[in-house]
Amino acid sequence: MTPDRYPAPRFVPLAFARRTPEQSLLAAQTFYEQMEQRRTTRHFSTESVPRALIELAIRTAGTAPSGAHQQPWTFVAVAAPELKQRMRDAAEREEHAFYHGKAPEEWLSALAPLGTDEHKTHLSDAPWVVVLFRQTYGVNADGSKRTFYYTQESCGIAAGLFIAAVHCMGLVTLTHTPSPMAFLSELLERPVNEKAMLVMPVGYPAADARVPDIARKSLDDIIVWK
Ligand code: IYR
Repeated sequence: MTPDRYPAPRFVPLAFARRTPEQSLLAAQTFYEQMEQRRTTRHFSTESVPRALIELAIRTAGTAPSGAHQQPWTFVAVAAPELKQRMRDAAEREEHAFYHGKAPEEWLSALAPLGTDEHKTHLSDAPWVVVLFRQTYGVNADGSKRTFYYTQESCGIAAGLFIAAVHCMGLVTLTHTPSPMAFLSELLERPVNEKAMLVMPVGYPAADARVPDIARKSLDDIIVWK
């Protein structure tokens, strides 16, 4: 008999608490109503937030499913004021170039309703700035490379869970995508297999925080039943 090529997968029983249809509906409605209240604001308070909350948001993000269960994410949680300021300075340099020359007219027009610009006060105001790095490949103990699969999808799902966790704990976050982001690898001293994907300041909203007057698509606009 030829030996198996791979070790047999190991399975354990699924821990599953069956709910009644009524319980499911109530849970679904409650969660939806909570998430429906989520807004992205650019105006953060400087009030501090306990590290334990950031830890829980990252733990929650880390529950995301991922390609081949490779969990290709690293969350860098920055609280050091000097480092946040350096991130802000670098992001503002990149964004100034974007808003004043690099961005095509069509892009600027798409962003106009959101009122975004090159000023990134959230990067220094928010008590925490969490940067999600996507591991584009893995590194074995001997330094050789290991292919990682569906890293964009996996990190996207993890980011969604992070955002939901932050919202449910009564804090706000903003998914900021400075472009290009290479400066983050340098400032945060990340290895070359990691690429910065999202910058997420986390904190309380400023007392006078505002949000754009925009609406979500209707259900009919986002569902097709077959
Ligand atoms: N990276 C820029 C521009 C920007 C792009 C998109 I698409 C947004 O939804 C928002 C901003 C910035 O962060 O300002």
